[in-house]
Amino acid sequence: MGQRLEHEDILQLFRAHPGTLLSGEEISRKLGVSRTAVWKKIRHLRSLGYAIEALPSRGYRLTSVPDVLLAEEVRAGLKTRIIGRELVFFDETDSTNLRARELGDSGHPEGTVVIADRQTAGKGRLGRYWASPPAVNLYTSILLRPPILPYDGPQLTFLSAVAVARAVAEVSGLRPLVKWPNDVLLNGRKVAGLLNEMNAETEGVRYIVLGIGVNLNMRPEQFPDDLRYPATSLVIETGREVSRLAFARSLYRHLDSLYGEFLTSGFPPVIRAWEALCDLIGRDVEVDCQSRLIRGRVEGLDNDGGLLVRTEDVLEKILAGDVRPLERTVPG
Ligand code: BT5
Repeated sequence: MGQRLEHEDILQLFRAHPGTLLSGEEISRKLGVSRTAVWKKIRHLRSLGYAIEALPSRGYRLTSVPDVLLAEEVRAGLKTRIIGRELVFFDETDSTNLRARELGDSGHPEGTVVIADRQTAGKGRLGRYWASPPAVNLYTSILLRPPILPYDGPQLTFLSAVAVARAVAEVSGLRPLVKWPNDVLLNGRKVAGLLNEMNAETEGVRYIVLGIGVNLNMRPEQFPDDLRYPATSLVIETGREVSRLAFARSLYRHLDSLYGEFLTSGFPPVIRAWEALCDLIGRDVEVDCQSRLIRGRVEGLDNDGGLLVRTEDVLEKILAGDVRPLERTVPG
């Protein structure tokens, strides 16, 4: 389980009185701890990068917060309805998806969010791994309990891709694109990975975990050597560091509004949003489906997330495969 950070109580107090000087005595009374314990908490917060002004015989004031993804920091600026109802933060864990599934199994509410500063066994799809160095990126898993049939579970993958793309656009000013089925790209390189896992029975979904890893301030030397696809990060693309906190809040806000819309209107709004971010719609592609190669023009997404490709004879629905655009013919 996530640790409840020992200094969260004092942070909450500072936040409840923004910009105000709080005397050591007042803090110790409100938290029910000794003056020495207050001083220790302040020292600990400073060691984490919080700037706390101390004015002799007047008190303490929080003047700035560090860009660490402490649950309390994320929560403080979050104005969402569902996403982030509960936040669990780990300095280190094997995989946030595993933690979120445990929380799902033990009955935690939908909207519970797990965040880790680093993962020691970050998971990709099909047993692949996700490089998760500390202090630079966002690794998060969101627990949802949508009232849908298991068959419709993959719809949430498209929803998370749209939310990630919107957050990337908002924070970087760049124009990310989505690639079917579940990649988010900047300038043709993968900037985020999505791993959504479902626990279901025939009649319905118990929960879905949306696993999201976004490369924010990761530098070229931190990428693994054996990348399957070209990869990038926001700092590589923009040349400036982004606030992990600001990104996390933006992501949860976009997820919250998309999921709210999904609950009331179903998949169609997600399809439209996803198609608007996909540059292959209307283009000629080749799809490698292992057993056969399909050539045709992409028409869009089907209701269950299949890719619709019009070949010379039929409208094919692709459920799995590798899509490549065919070279545009150069005129003349
Ligand atoms: C994915 O798999 O793209 C899904 C990644 C999901 C990661 C998140 S982090 C939070 C949550 N908790 C988890 O444990 N997982 C989720 P896939 O399409 O299979 O891509 C994996 C491949 O991408 C690897 O085989 C590498 O080649 C490459 N790769 C590994 N780390 C990368 C990184 N940080 N950025 C870009 N590519 C990476």
